[in-house]
Amino acid sequence: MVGDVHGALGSLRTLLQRARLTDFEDNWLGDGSVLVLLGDLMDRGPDGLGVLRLVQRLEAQAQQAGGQVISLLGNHEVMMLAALRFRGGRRVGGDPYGLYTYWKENGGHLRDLSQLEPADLEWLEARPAMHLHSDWLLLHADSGLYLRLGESLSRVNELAAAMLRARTPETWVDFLNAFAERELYSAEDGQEQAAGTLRAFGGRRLVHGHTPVFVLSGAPAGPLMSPHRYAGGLVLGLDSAMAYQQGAGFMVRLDDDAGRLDSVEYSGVLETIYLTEPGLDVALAAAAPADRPGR
Ligand SMILES: [Mn+2]
Repeated sequence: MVGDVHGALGSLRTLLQRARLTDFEDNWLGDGSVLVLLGDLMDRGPDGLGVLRLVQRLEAQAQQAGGQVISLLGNHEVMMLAALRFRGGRRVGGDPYGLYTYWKENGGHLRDLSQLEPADLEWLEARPAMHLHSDWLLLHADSGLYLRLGESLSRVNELAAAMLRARTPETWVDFLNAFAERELYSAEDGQEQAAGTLRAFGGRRLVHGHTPVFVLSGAPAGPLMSPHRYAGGLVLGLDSAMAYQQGAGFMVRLDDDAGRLDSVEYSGVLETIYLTEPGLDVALAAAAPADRPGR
């Protein structure tokens, strides 16, 4: 499972190779493994298009091998689609809210945008906003967007997809503003928010990217960063900000009962962490829905 890649193709390749999910020519080695990317594949870093193409290729290869690649919708995927849709209208007032500029100012690279092909757009528009894998609820942002969008996981995904087809710039602006919110689960009522999110959409724990772990934890950024567990152990922040600094990326391996986490550090150190903080059982009982979708 990988957080925000943001165009850091070199770091992503290194992580996948160290996790034995790909070989040195970037071909899928993972057999039946499931690789999750939490959104924000592009912008900021040097090669967003390269990341996009690698993920698309691995998705096809994994499927052939009986594995799976799950790549979520991040706000930068939405920003890029908005920039594409509205950039032509700049001079004729067709981009009244400056969606193209918003994307550019948030790390958008024209060389990525200009090389996108129709198949890439279709692929981007098909990204799910949320996914439930085993007991893990996967989403991009620690934002209230999902709870405001819909009451079930499939409804959230339907509405997010519908927004990507909207013609009105206001719809895109609202979507992007809500998507850009952060730190919902680090607020005072963060554990309640996390439990409410899990009750609504299923899963026993929630994993997100979007807000770097050094921001969530208040720890200094550096190569020894690791996943941030918080909100009573219900939430795992995985954005290692790999595009911002050399050697700062990590990916994690999660087991299926959401009880154990193996962390594969960028440095190559393999570390196993057990999620057994005091009070966790109480939080889990509060979070366990009777009508979990997919069960
Ligand atoms: Mn993001």
